[in-house]
Amino acid sequence: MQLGRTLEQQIAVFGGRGSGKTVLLSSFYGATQEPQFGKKNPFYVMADDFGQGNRLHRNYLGMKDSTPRLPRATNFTATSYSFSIKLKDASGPRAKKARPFDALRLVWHDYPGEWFEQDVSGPEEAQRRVDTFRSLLGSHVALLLVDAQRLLDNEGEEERYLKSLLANFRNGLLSLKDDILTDGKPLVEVPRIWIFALSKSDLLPQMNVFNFRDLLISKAGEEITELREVIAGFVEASDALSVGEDFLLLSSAKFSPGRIEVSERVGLELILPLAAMLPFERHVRWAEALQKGSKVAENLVGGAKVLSYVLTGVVAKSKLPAPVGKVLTFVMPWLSDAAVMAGSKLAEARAEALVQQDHLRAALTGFRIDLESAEEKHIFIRSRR
Ligand SMILES: Nc1nc2c(ncn2[C@@H]2O[C@H](COP(=O)(O)OP(=O)(O)OP(=O)(O)O)[C@@H](O)[C@H]2O)c(=O)[nH]1
Ligand SMILES: [Mg+2]
Repeated sequence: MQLGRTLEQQIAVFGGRGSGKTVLLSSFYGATQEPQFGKKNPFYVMADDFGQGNRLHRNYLGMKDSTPRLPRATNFTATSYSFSIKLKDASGPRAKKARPFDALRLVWHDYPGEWFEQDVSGPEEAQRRVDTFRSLLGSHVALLLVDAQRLLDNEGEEERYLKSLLANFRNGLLSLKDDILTDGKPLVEVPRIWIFALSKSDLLPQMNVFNFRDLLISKAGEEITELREVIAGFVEASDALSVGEDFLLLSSAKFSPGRIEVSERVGLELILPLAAMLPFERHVRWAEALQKGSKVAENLVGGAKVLSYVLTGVVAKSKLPAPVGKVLTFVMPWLSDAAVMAGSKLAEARAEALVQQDHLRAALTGFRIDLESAEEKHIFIRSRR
């Protein structure tokens, strides 16, 4: 997270071969190019690289076609996609300095799922794999995909798939640990929120997010604990970590024979809120619990400025990185308010932002509303820590 004029958030999507990563990315981007998107949101999403954006959009249109085509499996190389979230008319009455940042960028790495399941073809690919995972571990939020198709294939004995999936994640991370941690030192800037996400959830229409959570805990609870321990080994101040406490349903489209209904998506509208909003609140709470003045606390408290702006429309005065205590004193009362700041109050904040043409605040409050409404619809479970 950079608190310069552009806030860059990276999202790490971990998933095995064929678990739906490329389709997810294409559907995410394609949906933002639909005319309804611009009407509904105070911002646009644009791929920073024209050719990449075009390719994703074509993937999306191919699925939408009356004779649908799907993107090919990803082999050998990873690609990083960078998207700019461009606010509509950024020249409203709010002067530039009144915002904590001017632009938001989302970086999303797509890579071959087989990298978690089998060995690579040679030293060059091995290096690419290390580089990719190092980038992924620079994200703030990680999604661990559980493939609904594989759950269906193992109906009644889902533990077979779940245990092996979690062991793959665990072993994959362990095998790269020495390459990723230079001098064996744990990382400060690392995903601290690891969300389990059910991809292709359209295949299991009866399953809500609570059923999904219960299935994971009951069939692979121990493996989740083991995975958490391995992840903790990458993380400085590993108390500030949630692995398997947040859960999400995803579906890139509704798939039926000969037809892909791309407008029937689940959870994709949460990608931006998850990347750009979810970490702040939790980071600030963690920062408060940590030793003041520690490097990690300083790092985590960065979101406090954004959060105070979202809640109040005012940017915290203190420059960041500020003395941790100072920023926290300012934001904590709001944060406890935020915990109970349910729908209507949030909607008020958003309406106020729209009247003031403060599109950034409107976008961020909208993100928070999206997270809450997904919780109500049982698509998303947010850890209460
Ligand atoms: N029902 C359903 N099927 C999906 C969905 N997303 C993907 N699929 C199916 O899963 C296949 C694989 O999806 P990809 O996105 O290519 O998988 P991937 O994770 O990128 O796989 P690798 O590139 O091998 O790592 C697609 O060709 C679709 O048939 C979804 O949301 N619902
Ligand atoms: Mg792929």
